[in-house]
Amino acid sequence: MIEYQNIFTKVQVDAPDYPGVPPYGSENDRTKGVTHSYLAGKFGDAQIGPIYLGPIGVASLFTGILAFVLIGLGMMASVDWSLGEFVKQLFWLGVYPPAPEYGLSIPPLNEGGLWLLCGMLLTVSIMLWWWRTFALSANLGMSNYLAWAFAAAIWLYLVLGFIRPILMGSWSEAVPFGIFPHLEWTNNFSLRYGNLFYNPFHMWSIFFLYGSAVLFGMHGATILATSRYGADREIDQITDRGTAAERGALFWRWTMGFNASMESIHRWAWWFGVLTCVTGGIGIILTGTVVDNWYLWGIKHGLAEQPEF
Ligand code: 07D
Repeated sequence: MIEYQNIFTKVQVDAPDYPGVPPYGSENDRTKGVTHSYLAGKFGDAQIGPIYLGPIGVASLFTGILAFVLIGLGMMASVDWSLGEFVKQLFWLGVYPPAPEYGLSIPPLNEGGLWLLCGMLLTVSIMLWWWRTFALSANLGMSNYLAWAFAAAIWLYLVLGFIRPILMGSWSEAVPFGIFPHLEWTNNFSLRYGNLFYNPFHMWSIFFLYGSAVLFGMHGATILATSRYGADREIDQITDRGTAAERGALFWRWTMGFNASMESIHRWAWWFGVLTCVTGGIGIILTGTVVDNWYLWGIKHGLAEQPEF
């Protein structure tokens, strides 16, 4: 019997320089350089590059880097341009949306205008990156699963920073930039609207998030456990008997009576990932617009118990 080898053996997944099939109609949009890295070869393919950029990729990187640098400059300004304080307080620094008085108008730069500008640039960058995933998969003859999964994440991002603030009539509702500032915002949001744990869509989002972790763990473990029979090589796996695929399937059927197929497990994973963000966005969009206090909502609908005083 042949025992296959995988990346945990001494095999380096390496080959001579190979730029890949030429992208349709835009052959000059790939970077020229190709290097090989032993370390990368430990984790995946040892070849690094070429990267496909093209005008959309360049514009996305440009606006994304500009947003990142402007956020950094805004943080620097908030500590009086002291580099030492910037480094010391980095995790606590933030670029905040305007105060409620400004509603949806455009405030001066140092009163939330910078937040608005950075948000716009970051959004343009993310949208262009989305276009890039769409166009690149089309170019390779792939269908659009990647782009639509990414769209689910963008939906949540837009609800948090754009759609809900517009529905509430104020940019002040949006999330600030910054490590602890965005965590504080998250906590305050939950407190302000009566404990997000009672929001059923937050529950769904957690279900799919944790579910994604479980599925990822199960799938990763199944494939690794059967890679000695070639599970990670995919060829011949689906139809033949006695293969890694069949052993993996039998393991789960014997364990819990049901097994996903080699194809369907990836649909499970795709849907769980996507639904984490889709349900999350629904939960956030309802908060403050339709429901003001999730705890009281929970009591009204028999989810939480009416406390006795
Ligand atoms: C955020 C959106 C897509 C991101 C994109 C990326 C860049 C970076 C950077 C230029 C992830 C764009 C950005 C490219 C550019 C630079 C520098 C995806 C995102 C497109 N919660 N909670 C969730 C749990 C509590 C709260 C989701 C658990 C408390 C709020 C998830 C617990 C409170 C919100 C989840 C818990 C609270 C959430 C996120 C436990 C107070 C949301 C899903 C065990 C702390 C968000 C409906 C996700 C949401 C959300 C899990 C507790 C508040 C399932 C496990 C009670 C306000 N929570 N949470 O994938 O969707 O995010 O809510 O305690 O908004 Mg929660």
